[in-house]
Formats: sequence, structure tokens, C-alpha cells
Amino acid sequence: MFDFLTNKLSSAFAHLTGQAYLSEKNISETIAKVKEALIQADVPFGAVEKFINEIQEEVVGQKVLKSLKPSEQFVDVVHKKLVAFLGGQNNHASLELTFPTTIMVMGLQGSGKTTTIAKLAHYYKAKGKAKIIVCGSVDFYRPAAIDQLETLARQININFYRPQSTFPLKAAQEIFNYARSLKADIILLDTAGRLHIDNTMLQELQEIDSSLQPHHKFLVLDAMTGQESLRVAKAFEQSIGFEGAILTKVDSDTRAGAAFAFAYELKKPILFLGTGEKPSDFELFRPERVAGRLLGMGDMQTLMEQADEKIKKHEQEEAEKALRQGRFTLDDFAKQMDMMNRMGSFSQILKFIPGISAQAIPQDKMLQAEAEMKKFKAIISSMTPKERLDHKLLQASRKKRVAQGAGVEVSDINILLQRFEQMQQFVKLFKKMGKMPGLR
Ligand SMILES: Nc1nc2c(ncn2[C@@H]2O[C@H](COP(=O)(O)OP(=O)(O)OP(=O)(O)O)[C@@H](O)[C@H]2O)c(=O)[nH]1
Ligand SMILES: [Mg+2]
Repeated sequence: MFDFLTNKLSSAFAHLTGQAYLSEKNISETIAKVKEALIQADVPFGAVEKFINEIQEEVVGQKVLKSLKPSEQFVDVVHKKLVAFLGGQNNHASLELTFPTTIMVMGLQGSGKTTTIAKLAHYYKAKGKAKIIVCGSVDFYRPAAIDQLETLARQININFYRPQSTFPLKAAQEIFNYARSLKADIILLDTAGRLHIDNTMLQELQEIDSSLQPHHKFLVLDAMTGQESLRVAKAFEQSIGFEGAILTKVDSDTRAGAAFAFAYELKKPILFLGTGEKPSDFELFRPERVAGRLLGMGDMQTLMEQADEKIKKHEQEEAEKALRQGRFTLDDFAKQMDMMNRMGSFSQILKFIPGISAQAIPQDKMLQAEAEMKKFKAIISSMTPKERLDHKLLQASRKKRVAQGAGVEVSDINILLQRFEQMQQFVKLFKKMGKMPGLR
């Protein structure tokens, strides 16, 4: 996410880390780099100027030079400023929904509205409070739009309603009444977008808005559109109004300008980030964490939260217990790979880890590791339960059978077993270390 700016900013500070002294020259060079990074990231010029001036004031106002750890202090100033410019400590109190609630999702064509509906449903469902969720679309411009929502609804197992009327307002009312009859906790309304802001679209939305009076109106903005998203947001704000934005496609090579432009100019919160095409690729937007990631500090907190959400508690406990006992079978190995998979791709996971820049590990190495993992999983699932618990059983004839079952070569199985035995050694070492009093 925001790789471009992350790489630029972290490299601007990289040569300062650990230095006991900073000169004014060091500082002004770094500030110049930060400025260049922001401009290249398509952050609106006014915002960049203000940002840089404020940093300069604080940093050169000698607080930093005289502090004990000047470089850390410097990064801290920039971090705080980034947080402020991305919306401050914005609390998401309003996102604690009171049921029943109606959410209307708006935005330009292709910005990600329909996908976002599925993400919102998935998000609130996972929180466990919303039992009945109904979604429906009033997008009659793109023939496949409604089918797309239906497919997504089925995939995440929520209710979908297809209106009889093809007049947006009437259709919206139908969806609403249907949801009411089901006593739905959440009603999600998908709307039509246009390529550009146009009056028919806005008028349609206004009518739906005043008839249904949705509790929440979210504007979906494509982060790839950069500063252009600002113009869109302003038009929506003037004619309909909305509570906050959902920034989509931040997994693409977007440069972060949209996030700054929106938060800085509209003074409204960005509520969520869309980080991929799947319903689970969605997270709350938390300025302090995003700022941390931008500065290459990682974001272990979000990673841990995602782990808690995607990996069940008993699975975590089981894995931990096995490790403590020094036990590690192929079965455990398969389970671990499966848990990893649920967290995302290697490159997605690495981005949360401090000190690892997105470029540190070449993309092809990462893809290679992922392909290997897939192969390993296929191999293990072709084994009998007994073999999974005791890999020593795998002599030549068994290997042949497993290789055939998994559609791989025997040499692939040997690679897997080699890796696996290395990991087993680690686990044993881990157990021994656990017994040493100093290392607990
Ligand atoms: N990588 C990535 N792709 C996304 C994200 N959100 C949406 N997309 C993709 O963007 C495309 C458009 O998304 P939709 O949800 O159909 O957008 P929409 O606003 O409903 O589009 P219209 O109904 O045509 O107005 C689809 O191919 C989605 O898979 C995201 O966060 N990351
Ligand atoms: Mg759509």
C-alpha cells in the first residue's frame, strides 16, 4: 500500500537513523527529500507547502537538534505531522452501527462501489453483531451490475434483493421495504456511477437520499485517480453530502495523493481502505498506522488484528502448544501454510513488518516462494493421515504414489521433506531454548 511514498520517505530518513548528531544541513536535505517525495506522490501542492512549513518550524525551532536522539525525534515530528494531515486521531465512533441501519454507497463508475458493498457486509458480519444483512442495487445503466452484486452476495452469504422496478427511486424503496420485512440489521444500497460527475446521477441520488434518509452515506473513491478524486468528492459533498470516504485500490501502485488531498482539503475522515478485490481485503483507515507504514515503521498492530480475525483462536493456541512441545509434523506444516495463506500473499504480509521495505525482496523470489508453498500443500494433501504424522514412512514407493496424486515429481517431495526437516530442527531448538531459564 502506498509503496511509492513509503519507499521515498523511508529512504529519505534511512541515512539519518542511528546518527547521534544532526546538522542543519542534514535536516534541510532530508526535508527537501520529503517535499520532493510528497510532490511526486501527487499530494496537492498547497498541502505539501503547509506540511513542509510546519515541519520546518518544529524541527529547525531546535527541538530536534538539541534532543537526545535527534534522528528519532525528527522522524517523530514527521510522523505526527503525517497523522495530522491524514485526518488526525480520527475516531470511528460513527462506525459502530446502531441497528437497523441503512448505508448508501456512492461514487463514480468503476470506483469500486459494488465490491465495497461486499466488503462492508463481510466486515460487519465478521464483527459478529449484524445477523441479517440485505443488499440491493439500483444501478440500471450497466446491465451486469446487478448480477455482479448478486454473485458477491451469494459468495459471502448475505441476502440480495432484485427490484422489479427499473426506476432507481422506486427500486431503492423496494429494496428498503424488503429489508424491513426481513427485519434486517443492515441494508446496503449500491448505486449507479457515471464516468464523470453528471446532474442526472446526482439528482437520482438526491431523490433516493431524501426518500430513504440513509443513516450512513459513504463515498467510494478510487485511490488511483489521485487529486482528481478531490473534485469528485467536492461535487458529492455539495449536492448530497456524505459521512466519509472509502478509498479503494490502495493495493495498486497508487501514490497516496488521494488520501492526502481528501483528508486535508475536505476535513472529513477516510473511513476504510480497500486493499484488493476480495471481500476480506478491507481495513479501517487509521491515520497513525498509515503514517507509520509510510515511514517504514511497519504496522504490526494491524497485522496482529488481521491474524486474530482470520485465524481462529483455537488454531493459534494449537500451533503454539505444538511448538512448545517441540512437536512438528507435516500435518502441522500444512496447517501453518494454510494460516499463512489466509493472511494474504507474502508481499502483503511483509509490508506490515517494520524494517522490510517492499523492494527488499525481489518480486520473483516472492512469487517463487508462493508457488513452492502451493506445491507443498498439494503434496501433503496427497498423503495418508499416517504419513502426515510420520514422514519417515515415505519410502520410494510411497513417494511415487504421492507424487502422482499431487501431480509433481518425486524430487519435489524430496525438497519438501528437506525443508520440513530443517523446520523440525528449529522447533526442537525452540523447545530446548524454552527450557533455559535465561531465554524464557
Ligand atoms: N485491486 C483492487 N481492485 C479493486 C478494489 N476495489 C474494487 N476493485 C476492482 O475494481 C473494479 C471495479 O469495481 P466495482 O466494485 O465493480 O466498481 P463499481 O463502482 O461498482 O463500478 P460500476 O458499477 O461500474 O459503477 C473491479 O474489477 C473490482 O474488482 C480494490 O480495493 N483493489
Ligand atoms: Mg457497481
